[in-house]
Amino acid sequence: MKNILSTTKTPGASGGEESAHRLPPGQALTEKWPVLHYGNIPRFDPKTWDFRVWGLVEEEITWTWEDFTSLPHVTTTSDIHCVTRWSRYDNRWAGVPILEVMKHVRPLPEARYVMVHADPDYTTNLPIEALLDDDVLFALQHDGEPLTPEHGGPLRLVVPKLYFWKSAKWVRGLEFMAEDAAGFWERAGYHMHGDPWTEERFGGYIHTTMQKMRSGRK
Ligand SMILES: Nc1nc2c(c(=O)[nH]1)N[C@H]1C(S)=C(S)[C@@H](COP(=O)(O)O)O[C@H]1N2
Ligand SMILES: [Mo]
Repeated sequence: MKNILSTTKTPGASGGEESAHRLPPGQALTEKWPVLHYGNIPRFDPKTWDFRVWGLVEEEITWTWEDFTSLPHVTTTSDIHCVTRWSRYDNRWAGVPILEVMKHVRPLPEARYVMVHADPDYTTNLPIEALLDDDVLFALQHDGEPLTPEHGGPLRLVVPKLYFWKSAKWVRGLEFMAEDAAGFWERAGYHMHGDPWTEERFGGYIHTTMQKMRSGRK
């Protein structure tokens, strides 16, 4: 009998029975870490860099590089699942967890979605519950090394439970919103939510827009 696990398993990677529960449908395991983004790698200047929180919050915040990186740090280990069908296990991240950031942010009760803003002109949208999860962090390090510029250094968002396009590289801010709105890839046809386990790869934006049209909302 053909074992379906052996077709997706890379030699040397942890696999076997574990893969059945760990590798989402339609994904293949890789040990390399591909680089994928739109546009040029932005230049980082710690003197002008800032991190902004705005929209439906009681008070807007702007952190400097020094202030933001002085927030408490954690390390986590999580798997990457990219919509282009590669997954990479056991990524060790170090950085500032979203829950530490949120100790300083007071979203208004009507805030239900967040637009993540990143350089260069990148955005991606998340439901507030997807962002405020204990495995979500703003990573400064990967596998014990400072995050390289090509992988989003000096700071990237990591949202392990969703496809990797939600993990914005060169992240610069969060905008709290009442209604969902499409980010960069979501406008291009990627799914509004992006759960790898149910293969929410494409079509969410068009689907949501159609639903709104049918129900008469803008
Ligand atoms: N700022 C920014 N972040 C981004 C992107 C981008 O184009 N710009 N691409 C996303 C996509 S589609 C993927 S798959 C991952 C790739 O991250 P990696 O290059 O570190 O593997 O970054 C995501 N974050
Ligand atoms: Mo991607």
